[in-house]
Amino acid sequence: MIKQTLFGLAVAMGPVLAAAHSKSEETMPADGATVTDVPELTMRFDDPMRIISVTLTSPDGDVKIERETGMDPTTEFRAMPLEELAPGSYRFDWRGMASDGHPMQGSFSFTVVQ
Ligand SMILES: [Cu+2]
Repeated sequence: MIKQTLFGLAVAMGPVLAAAHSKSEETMPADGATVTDVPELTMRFDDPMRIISVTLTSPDGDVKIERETGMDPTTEFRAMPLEELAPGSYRFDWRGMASDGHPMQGSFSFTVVQ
């Protein structure tokens, strides 16, 4: 799910300009997926995105993750959970800056089973 700024929305709906935002096209795990193992969390974007912050939340609270991708804009962001994820539901939230300078944010959720 991508939330746009009001300004971005207005631009995207304008008659001349196509939407210039990067979009998260694909995540791993996929949004809504049920998985047994999460070695890595990845997001692909159609245009380089500077990822400013990420959080992984379980019903018990925040889960420690380590980003493998630096602060440079990237079309493929990667992070790693620092411990094996217990069964349960998780939500990954991110905030970033699109290449057109608009602040962006999004999230995806998945469930870990044994
Ligand atoms: Cu934009």
